[in-house]
Amino acid sequence: MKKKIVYVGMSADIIHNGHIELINFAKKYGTVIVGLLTDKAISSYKSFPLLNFNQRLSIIKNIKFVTKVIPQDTLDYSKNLKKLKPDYVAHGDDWKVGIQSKVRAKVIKLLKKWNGRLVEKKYTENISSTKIKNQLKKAGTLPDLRRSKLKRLLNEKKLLKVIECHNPISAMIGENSFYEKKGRRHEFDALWSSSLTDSVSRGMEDNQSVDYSVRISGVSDIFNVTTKPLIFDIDNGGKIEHLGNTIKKLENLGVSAIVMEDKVGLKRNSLFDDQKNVQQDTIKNFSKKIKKIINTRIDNNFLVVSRIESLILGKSLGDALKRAKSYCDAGTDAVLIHSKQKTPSEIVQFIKRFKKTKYSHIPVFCVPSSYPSVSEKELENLGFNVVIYANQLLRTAYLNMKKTCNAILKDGSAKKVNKKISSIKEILNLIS
Ligand code: SPV
Ligand code: MG
Repeated sequence: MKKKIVYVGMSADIIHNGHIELINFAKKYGTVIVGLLTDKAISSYKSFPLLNFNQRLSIIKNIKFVTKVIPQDTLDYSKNLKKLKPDYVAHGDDWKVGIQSKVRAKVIKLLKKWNGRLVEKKYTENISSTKIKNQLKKAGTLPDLRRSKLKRLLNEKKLLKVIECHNPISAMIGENSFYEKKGRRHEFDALWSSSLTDSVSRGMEDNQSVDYSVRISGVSDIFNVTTKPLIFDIDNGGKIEHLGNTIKKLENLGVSAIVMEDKVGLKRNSLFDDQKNVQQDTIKNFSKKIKKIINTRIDNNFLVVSRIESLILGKSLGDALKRAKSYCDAGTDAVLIHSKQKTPSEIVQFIKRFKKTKYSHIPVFCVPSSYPSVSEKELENLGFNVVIYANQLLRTAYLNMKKTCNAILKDGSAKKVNKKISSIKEILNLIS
């Protein structure tokens, strides 16, 4: 008689005894076929996997009693189940509640069509990949792993969300915040080290007077308490002769990308209305800088993002596009189109035209500081790959610290404001 088929869907990012027990349980019902969730499928509902699909595949296919492994490219099982028509689907009983309960109901309904059955194993207590991941998070990560993660994310996700941080605590908040909606987990994919907020949080103007060594030391502190990739705002990169050394330091730390802007002379923040004395670099010179970075970086996963300032400086869309194309020819890994208009119309026009060029595969970043009403959905539909929320955490901290100071001064006590601020317990627990 033909052996029965048992289908087991899993992420298998961090293999533990719970996985082995599930496979042993499944094998009692027949031949085990594992549907291994792709990176895309996993990131559609929970954090991005530590190991990529091929790494996970090579582990799972070598586990005893696993006869075959096929990719499952959505959280939904339907496609693979319709193809295989397994006699059983085996799963831990933990999915009866929460995010996956709808997926479970659909599996049961579909299996009925060919008299298949869902068999559930009592969930292995006290162990889960999420628990192990949280412990690993506490232990930190390694520079190589962190550095390469941004490129992986760019390949697997449509729009990456990046949040500004200006010190370790803001980075911890950015890293650990999440929001669950309709079974999907929303979290930031990466951190942004902003020249503006790094400067302002030190009481300095954003004009490169806070030098790279100070800013890089700040990134090192941030890396001690986080694991997500970080994109470093390198302003214009400084002197080309010094660029190699700066890149080396950033790469060694585990920074994933730099955003370099095509301006020269004394730096002025792009969001100032008055850009009178600010000059844009020549295409030739800026391209040389791009090439210098590409030729000196050790790891191709360390990305160069070329930031085009044409629209900031009142130049035409044509100029922005010409520069984008030239920077792509020079080998940039991505472009960032900046604008300080109140609406996204300029960047919308830019991307529509850029997508018609032969460089349409090159990722495009944007920074919606002056046009915050644009939604992630709109940006994603237009084809943007990365949205950087470049200063929101410093702005929040500033406003709330001011409010608290005013309240204490006004009330002559901290009694009233005490209810509006974090409890001491919360702060103590954050660090312990
Ligand atoms: C920064 O955050 O420092 C940036 C973005 O470079 S902007 O402030 O818009 O220039
Ligand atoms: Mg900046």
